[in-house]
Amino acid sequence: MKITLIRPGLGDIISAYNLNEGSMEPLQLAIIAGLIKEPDEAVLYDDRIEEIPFDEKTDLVCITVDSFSARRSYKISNEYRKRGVKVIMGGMHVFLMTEEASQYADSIVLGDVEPIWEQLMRDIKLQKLQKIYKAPFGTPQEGCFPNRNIFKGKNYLPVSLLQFSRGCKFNCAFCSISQFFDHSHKCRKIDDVLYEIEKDKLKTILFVDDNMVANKPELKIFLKELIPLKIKWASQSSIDMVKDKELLKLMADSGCIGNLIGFESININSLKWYNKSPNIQGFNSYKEGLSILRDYGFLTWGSFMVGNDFDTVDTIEQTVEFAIKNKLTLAFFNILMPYPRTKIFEQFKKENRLLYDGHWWNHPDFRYNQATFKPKLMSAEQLSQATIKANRDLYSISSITKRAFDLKTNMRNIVNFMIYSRFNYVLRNTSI
Ligand code: B12
Ligand code: SF4
Repeated sequence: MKITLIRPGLGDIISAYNLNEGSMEPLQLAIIAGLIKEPDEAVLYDDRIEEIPFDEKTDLVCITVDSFSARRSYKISNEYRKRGVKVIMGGMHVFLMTEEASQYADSIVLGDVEPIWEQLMRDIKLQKLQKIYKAPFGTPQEGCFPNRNIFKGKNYLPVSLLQFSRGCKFNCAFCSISQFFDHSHKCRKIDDVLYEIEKDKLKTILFVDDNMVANKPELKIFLKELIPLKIKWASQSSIDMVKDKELLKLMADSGCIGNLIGFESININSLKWYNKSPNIQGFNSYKEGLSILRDYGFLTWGSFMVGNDFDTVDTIEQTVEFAIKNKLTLAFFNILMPYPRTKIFEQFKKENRLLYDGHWWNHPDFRYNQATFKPKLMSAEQLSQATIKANRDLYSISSITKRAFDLKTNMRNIVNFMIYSRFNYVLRNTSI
């Protein structure tokens, strides 16, 4: 059986932005490819970077779907189903919008694919495919290893994606993760992670954990084992990591070059409104936190969510100034999005503030970086424009120059400076 794996792009919702530049490997599809056993075979098409050959012969299509790519995924699925090919969908959005997604697929998987794959294959071969499969939660990716051969020739960014853990214990009001993982956080078996790194000879890794530092004791054990492998890595981590110096030291010793940190806002009221507990609990100053991270030489990629009930056009500008002043290596200003089933979504729905008939992700008029709700202290259009401007300002030549001059981070060594230059260049191109 030939199985076609599809990573959908954003389709027609991209307007001012070109998010397709500098794409990264879709890890979930390599995991599925790793589960596919001979004589079955897998082929990957990444809609962000190549045309999908809908007429190429295939026996089954698997699509990974998040909310931004949902509408495009449904279109892709329709194309295959028109040609009589069965389509299975999985991923975050399918879980959040089960009924909607199941209208566009022959079968959908809720949760992680690993524990359900064998049954899925058996049912397909017996032509007894069920409409919905619900995967049980367990140790993530236990004994399952991605098949990264499917990435060959795709020209992805030179960084390998990997997970040490999945889920998050926190409950931020805008985040889909707590819904998907039911507030749980689980680490993979340390030996499995180490084996995967060695087997695939991974040298530069992005840990795409929802929060790498969520289980600090387990992470410390892992990092000690990681040191001899001499890799370079980056992760997504919450700012509360700065309270644990032993952890920071182990991170540095094991090759950490930097972290993507969800700052979300520089205003405490906004953080409370977002229920962003790791940023509130016991830690009040981002400036102090950043200075600690700087002492370890870590690059910081800051993520900010704009448009909450305390935000104005001015506060968005102040947030950009904060990012420039603190010489963040990169920063992302994302409009607060009411993702389905999140607390924010339910609140806006109750307050009648949702635009696009309450389902922006599948609305023909929605475009990337447009506000999808009525903000409190500005108009939706003002919020959209302020966000576009924030990203442009951050990647202006003057900002890139100012942020570069940090001898502890961006200019610490040639590697850091190359990372700084390359990614600022890519993001400058996507933000103008
Ligand atoms: C890495 C990452 C990125 C990377 C992308 C890497 C890449 N390969 O291109 C970058 C930084 C570029 C990125 C960008 C964005 N991201 Co992102 N990203 C992630 C992150 C942290 C990890 C994704 C990942 O690789 N997970 C590892 C794999 C193994 O897990 P998985 O995807 O859950 O897959 C498992 C199951 O879901 C299931 N499964 C998945 N697909 C399929 C398909 C089939 C057929 C089956 C059977 C099963 C199945 O089995 C898999 C294996 O167990 C997730 C968080 C998360 N936990 O998903 C956010 C996440 C997906 N991102 C999110 C967002 C919002 C974005 C952005 C829109 C941010 C922005 N505003 O710009 C953009 C654009 C997204 C887009 N569609 O283009 C949200 C999506 C929310 C939602 N409701 O859809 C998430 C969930 C983060 C969050 N906190 O809410 N992202
Ligand atoms: S800490 Fe991050 S992953 Fe966890 S719930 Fe908040 S935003 Fe989501």
